[in-house]
Amino acid sequence: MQKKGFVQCGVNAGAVAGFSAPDSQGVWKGIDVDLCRAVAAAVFGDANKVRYTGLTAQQRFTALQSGEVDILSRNTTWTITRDTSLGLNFVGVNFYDGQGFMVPAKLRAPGGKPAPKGSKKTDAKADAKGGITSAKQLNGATVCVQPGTTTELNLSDYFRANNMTFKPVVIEKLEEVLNAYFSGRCDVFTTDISGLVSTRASRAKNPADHIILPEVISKEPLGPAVRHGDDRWFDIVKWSLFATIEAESSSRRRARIPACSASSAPPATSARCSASTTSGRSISSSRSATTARATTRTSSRSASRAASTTSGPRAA
Ligand SMILES: N[C@@H](CCC(=O)N[C@@H](CS)C(=O)NCC(=O)O)C(=O)O
Repeated sequence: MQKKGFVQCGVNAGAVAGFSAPDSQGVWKGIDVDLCRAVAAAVFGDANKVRYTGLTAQQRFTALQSGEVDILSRNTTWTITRDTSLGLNFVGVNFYDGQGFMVPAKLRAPGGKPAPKGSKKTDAKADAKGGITSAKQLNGATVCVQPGTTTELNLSDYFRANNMTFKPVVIEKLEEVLNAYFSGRCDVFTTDISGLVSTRASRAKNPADHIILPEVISKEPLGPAVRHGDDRWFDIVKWSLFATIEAESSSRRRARIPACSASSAPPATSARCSASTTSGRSISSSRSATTARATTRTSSRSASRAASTTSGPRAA
């Protein structure tokens, strides 16, 4: 690694804002990117010594196994199957997610079924117009989903458990899945709720035309992974991940210190405050984490709801 001079980091190919996506200057941003930058800072003393490889869900594990990338940092769910049969180790969790469903607000129940009694109302407008308000109304729906994901398996389980059928439209590339969904080829798009929130905000012509249904059908603890066989590398990536999490929580604590308001702080305090707000990459990391959280407000809420669902993390 030292000889190579950079970390090769596998990130999301389709650019999921908040996790990994290039900004308007083409600079990669997001919590998955921050992990790679933290590792580069730990190894080389320079957070910019990273090269990114965009990976689809199907490409990601092979890319890590074959050595094409040193770290997989790509909204990947930690499951028992992946952890025990693919020759890799998950390092920790950087985002607790859960799977959900997005539908056009104007979608009518494919089977004409009303929302079950007592189901939570997602969207008052959709409800008033007779639109779908619960995943339990999706019997017979056409559902867009990406292959090689936990999403695909959870989807079948959920419909089977609720005695409903669906027609899958399985498309590998995010761009093409979204085109299929936004052009009406599918009634529903399903993925991690963070992905729904992010794609709705960044790709829908009018985000308000789409609703995320209240059901959270799985637990998706997302985090980075490395190959088996190099314990020292595993330790470096693990503690870099912990450092980004710690950096975020300590910057939140600092943000709550009232004396840190620039206009009112006495000189000694403002020196401390400015030191704490210009301490380099730990802040940039925590900002991205906060951005991810801001863009995925629904997801964070849902993720905590997900914690109370009964199904465990899924294998894929
Ligand atoms: N967390 C799930 C799903 C991850 C996933 O691939 N999500 C999609 C939907 S947001 C995605 O990131 N697509 C981007 C791409 O394939 O480029 C998993 O690990 O299987």
